[in-house]
Amino acid sequence: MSFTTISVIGLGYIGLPTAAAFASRHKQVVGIDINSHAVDTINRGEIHIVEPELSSVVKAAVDGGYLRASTTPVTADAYLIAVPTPFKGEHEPDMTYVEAAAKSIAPVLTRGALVILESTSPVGATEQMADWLAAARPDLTFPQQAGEAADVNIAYCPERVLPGQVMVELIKNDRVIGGMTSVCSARASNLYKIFLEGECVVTNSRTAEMCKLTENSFRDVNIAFANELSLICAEQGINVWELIRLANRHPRVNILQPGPGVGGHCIAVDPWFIVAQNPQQARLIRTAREVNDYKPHWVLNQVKASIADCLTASGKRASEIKIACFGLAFKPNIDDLRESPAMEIAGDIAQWHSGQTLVVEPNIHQLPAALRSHASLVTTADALAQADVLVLLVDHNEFKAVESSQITQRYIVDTKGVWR
Ligand code: SAJ
Repeated sequence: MSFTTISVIGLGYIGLPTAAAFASRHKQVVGIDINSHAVDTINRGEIHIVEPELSSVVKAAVDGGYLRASTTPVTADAYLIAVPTPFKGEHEPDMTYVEAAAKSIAPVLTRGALVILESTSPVGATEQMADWLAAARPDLTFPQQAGEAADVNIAYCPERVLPGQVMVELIKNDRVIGGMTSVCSARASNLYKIFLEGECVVTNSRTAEMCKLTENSFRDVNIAFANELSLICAEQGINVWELIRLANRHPRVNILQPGPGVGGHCIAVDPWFIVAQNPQQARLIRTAREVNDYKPHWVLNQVKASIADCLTASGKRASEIKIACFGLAFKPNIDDLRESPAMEIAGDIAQWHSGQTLVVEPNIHQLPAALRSHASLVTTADALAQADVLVLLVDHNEFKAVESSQITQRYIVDTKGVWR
């Protein structure tokens, strides 16, 4: 059966671009979100998140009558669930939003529907979702009951797009398709082929769930290796950036870059889903998380040591020392400050330091509330002219463009090796 109407539940960083991609292929798309501000914004043809090229695609889709948003679920041929899956308590996955989304579409499901879970989820989540749907709709059959003959098909198909490049990667990246049956996989592949230029690679739902967690854990473990090297090199008086550059000249070595820690809503979260389900086995993955989570504390100690040196050398009082933090975002050249180690470090410095804390973040116009009363937002030039201690937290292009002749300070903590 072909797909004429598609409903996307959750209109965030993944759901809205996905809804817009289907609408741009002239499918009738209804996006559902509990946030009425997001719904109203989208219905005006505008967007409530920052992502390059998204606004023009959404505007064209809404103006053309292919995309609309609502807070109330509607009947569709296919449903994609793209709601957040944060962690709770001791880093266990919090499936509350997936459960609420599944229960919200259950009443409008009809025979022949396809339901896809896209949210990053622990292994077994798709089967759990199928059980929630089956419990709510005893009049329909589901894959766990009727196999290939089920009235409703269900699959897990994780997103894997990089924030900042979503509109390109959504179309170009290969897609892992984890159907609960082969019919479910075939139908899910057909759905994504509406806009996908990459390949659909078919597996079962549990492997697809684990695949998403594996991709982000792989990156986390590799970043942890780089971050651990940065600690070792600081002890040994070795420049870690030079070390990594040299080691990477080996044909089978490709070390990632150390930094102030790992931020964002994916890499710092998803590995915990594996650890929560496999505490005995997932020792390396847990340790990588701990290494990366420790890094901001280590950076703060480096800053304190630098200030101590500056105090001794200058004879100034601590309250007379100005510290400049360069960057707040969770990675370069974006304005996203959520779960950012740079924000954590700048916040800790501003709270702890009795003198002035200057912050440079070229991608924002106002400091977030948490920093506003303790720090001031200044330009790169002003920070370089005024500060005694420089703390580079994000390798934004603007900071990379600073000439060494512009830096006169002796006390520099450079977490990205930009001003080495
Ligand atoms: N980072 C380093 N050193 C590096 C690379 C990154 O410290 O060498 C840091 C960044 O500064 C940032 C964090 O890691 O704080 C994460 O950044 P990222 O660019 O590695 O990844 P995200 O979180 O923007 O997106 C990831 C991607 N996953 C992988 O590359 C395996 C993306 O493809 C996923 O779709 C996304 O997570 C997600 O939604 O799961």
